[in-house]
Amino acid sequence: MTTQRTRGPLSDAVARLCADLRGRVGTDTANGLHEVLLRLGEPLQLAVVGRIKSGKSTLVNALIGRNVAPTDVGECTRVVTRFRYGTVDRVEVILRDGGKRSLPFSPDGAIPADLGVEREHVSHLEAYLTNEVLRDLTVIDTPGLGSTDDSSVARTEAVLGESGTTGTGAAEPDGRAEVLDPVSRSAVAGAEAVLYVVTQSVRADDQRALSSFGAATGNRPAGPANALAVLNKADTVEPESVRDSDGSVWHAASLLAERQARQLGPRVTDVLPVVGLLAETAETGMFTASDAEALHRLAGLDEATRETLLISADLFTGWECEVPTGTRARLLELLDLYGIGRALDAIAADPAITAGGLRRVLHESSGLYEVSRRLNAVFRARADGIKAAAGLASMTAVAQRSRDPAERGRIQDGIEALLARPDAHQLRLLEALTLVSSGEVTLPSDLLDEVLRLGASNNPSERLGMLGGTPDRMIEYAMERANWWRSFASLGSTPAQSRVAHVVHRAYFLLWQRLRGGTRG
Ligand SMILES: Nc1nc2c(ncn2[C@@H]2O[C@H](COP(=O)(O)OP(=O)(O)O)[C@@H](O)[C@H]2O)c(=O)[nH]1
Ligand SMILES: [Mg+2]
Repeated sequence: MTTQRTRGPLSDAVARLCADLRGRVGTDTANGLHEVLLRLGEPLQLAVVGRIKSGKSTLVNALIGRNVAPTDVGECTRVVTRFRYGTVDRVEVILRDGGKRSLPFSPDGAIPADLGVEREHVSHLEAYLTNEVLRDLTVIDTPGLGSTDDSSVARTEAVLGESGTTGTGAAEPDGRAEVLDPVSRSAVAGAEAVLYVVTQSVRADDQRALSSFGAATGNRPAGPANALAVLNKADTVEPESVRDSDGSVWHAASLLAERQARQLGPRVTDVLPVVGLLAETAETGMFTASDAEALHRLAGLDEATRETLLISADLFTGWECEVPTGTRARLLELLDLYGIGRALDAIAADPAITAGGLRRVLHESSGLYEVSRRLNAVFRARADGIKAAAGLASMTAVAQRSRDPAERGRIQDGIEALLARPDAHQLRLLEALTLVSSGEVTLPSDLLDEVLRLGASNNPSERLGMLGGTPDRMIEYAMERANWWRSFASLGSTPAQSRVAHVVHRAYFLLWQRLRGGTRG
């Protein structure tokens, strides 16, 4: 047997528990535990979920830094694709019958639109890329919900009917169920974290998709511990449509994202505005020196013409001017009007700006930096805990499937013993977070916010809500809150709240210890 590389001490502890139990249960359960063990050795699985055309594949490309996921609605955008690390770039089509076929990349390095196999025979795609980002994060691109394809809606309904989870498939006013399609569901079922892509209006079905992520993951509802949302296409937000906006697109998008965060409630850590298109263009090398040159030429046009061009996409490509229509169409495709406007502003501020300089401006305008930072803080830095918690949940599911009560008991006891260990406290905190975010344990909203903040990151100042706070002040505050939660645990809380409060108290105490150690060392 090969040794499994795990993500860290918590996953390691769960892996050891699995390995130990495997020898003490029947074949079926042992196989289930073996699966859990294999999963623990893999990078964190992040599913990108959202409605069709919300820009999921565009964001996947931006995150991976390569234009590899097709972004038109073609056949392959309807197939789940797992992007994972490999030593050689290759794509495999995994068939429903378990067979595999390798697939060559298109000349431009993307996954080809034609899979060479009938779609109904395809289970999903596995794309292996020699990309550093994927070393500790597997990114899963999903087709998404909101299918207009009647047969796939029918299939969705059939699957939901069969599995008895109709609760997530409430009908739209027009009678069509809008939920995650079956393939997306099963991909999401394997995911340990989710990046949820919404656009301007968070509709009821966006909310439902979030819940169906929970339903699909069984014991692992999406919670702030493992779900982050982006408001994509921030460039298309109309400032007039957003109350209190100062008239700028980015300000309006930020306000909207804040409001959506409140609407989506504790299910996601946060909603961050992003322009996936600009991020993709800036990150994947699509933006070339000749594109920069075309922008300089546009900048050189007289002001009236420039202003007319920027009124609408139709005018931008259709209006008579010296820059060839084809060149303009390409700029529009790469940057859309907002990106073109940002680039022209940058040229006005610095007429000598280079292609590299413009690319940086596009990157900064895209909001991707903050998304990557949060992905790191929310997921990557806590991959060990998230994977371990997911592993424990899968073990529980394996136990529940067993018909032997003694076997079930043995697994449950093992899990309990593991959770009781002091070093497993992070798992307890993740559990508490799930309890409060799912509403199973209710807390007043200020306390709820505090717990979510404390659990949603690894960064001490972020956890304390004290960005830029001095170390001394942070130490003091951590102790203050530890004490407060200890008394809340014993006075004035329900038994369920009290259990959560004990965990929160301990989390603050451990944070206090860590901060104090930090200033001494
Ligand atoms: N204006 C604008 N268009 C975007 C943005 N992100 C994606 N798109 C476009 O939206 C369309 C759908 O994107 P795609 O990634 O295929 O969506 P998916 O179905 O969710 O994977 C494509 O034409 C993208 O170029 C964005 O931030 N701004
Ligand atoms: Mg797509």
